[in-house]
Amino acid sequence: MKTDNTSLHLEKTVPQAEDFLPILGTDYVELYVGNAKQAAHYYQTAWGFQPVAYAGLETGIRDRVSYVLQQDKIRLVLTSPLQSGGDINRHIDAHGDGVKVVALWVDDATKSYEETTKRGAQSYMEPKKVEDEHGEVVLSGIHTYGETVHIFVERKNYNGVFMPGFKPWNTTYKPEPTGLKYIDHMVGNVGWNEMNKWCEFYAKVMGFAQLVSFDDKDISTEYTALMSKVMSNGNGRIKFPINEPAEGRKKSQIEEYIDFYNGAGVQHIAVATDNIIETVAQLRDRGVEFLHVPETYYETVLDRVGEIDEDLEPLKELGVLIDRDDEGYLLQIFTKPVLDRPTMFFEIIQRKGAQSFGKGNFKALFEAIEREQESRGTL
Ligand code: TYF
Ligand code: FE
Repeated sequence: MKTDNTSLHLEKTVPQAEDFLPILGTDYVELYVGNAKQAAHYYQTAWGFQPVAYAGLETGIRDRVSYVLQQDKIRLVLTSPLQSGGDINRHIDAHGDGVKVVALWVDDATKSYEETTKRGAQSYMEPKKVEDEHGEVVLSGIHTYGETVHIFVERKNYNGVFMPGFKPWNTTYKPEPTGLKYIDHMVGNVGWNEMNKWCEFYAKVMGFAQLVSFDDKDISTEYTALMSKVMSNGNGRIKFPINEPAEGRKKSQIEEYIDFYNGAGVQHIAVATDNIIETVAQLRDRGVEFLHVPETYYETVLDRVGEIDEDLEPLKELGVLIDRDDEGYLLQIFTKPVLDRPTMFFEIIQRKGAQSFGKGNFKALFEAIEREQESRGTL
């Protein structure tokens, strides 16, 4: 270690803060759903997720069933209760189907738990080792907004299909993948005036930093408003925007979510593709419904974003939105809610250099969401 004054001075003024919560990536996302068997069929058939693992009666579990599906780096777990009563039923009763767990892949689940709980995180699961003949996994967990939790997953030497307790899910039904690669970001909706509290949670408890902030001026339409800040972990692999409703002339889409979800929760999961035209064409053919963008959007979009590699025609035909920042551009599209309650939806995103979130599309997007709200009588 250098001991001259220069480096000492530098160390003081630019603290080389060590990342106390190094995260390798998203390990899995678990939804609590009313009927996991049918939800699994939907994610296989419509979205092209591949069957991976199963736990339930056949594996000696009596009270719940879980299906694990995967597409490239994206792993979904769908869990339903097999009995009445209990936490999963209560969660479904309160929220409908929705995300319970955003699991984060770490090198050390015990240290992740200690570092976050000592900074104020509320414990969900104390570190525990689970093992089978394929190795061991260490799990721990903390609460975040609403009833959502983060589980830290340490899988140093595990070579089973998913985790101890699961067996391979053997089926010949394997619709083709649709080109989804990884989770780009996952967005949380929180209640009135709660955005800063949860951004501080990610900053203080999890060591995240704020990437961007949008206020109601940036993103209000004629009617509705919201505010948003994007929090990101040390290596940038995890991005969690947090939205709160803002006062507008009509009901904010965030408020509609909070009403139907009965509180804070995951609003959208943005999944990346490297060919948005092929991916969205596939998804649409398989019955996934997307928000409609008026044709007029495409009359002026190239004036705003400049030249792009893709032909405009297929983007227009599919309703893909385009935005540019100083690093490049991005293509994105949003599904309608994928549940009966107007709660969770997906975003498909293809980044071509841009690391932002599509601010230039907010107005067109929010107007499209308002038309949906209108049709639901919730605007
Ligand atoms: O994640 C984002 O920030 C973008 C834009 O209710 C966005 O996808 C923001 C708020 C919202 C829907 C999309
Ligand atoms: Fe997004």
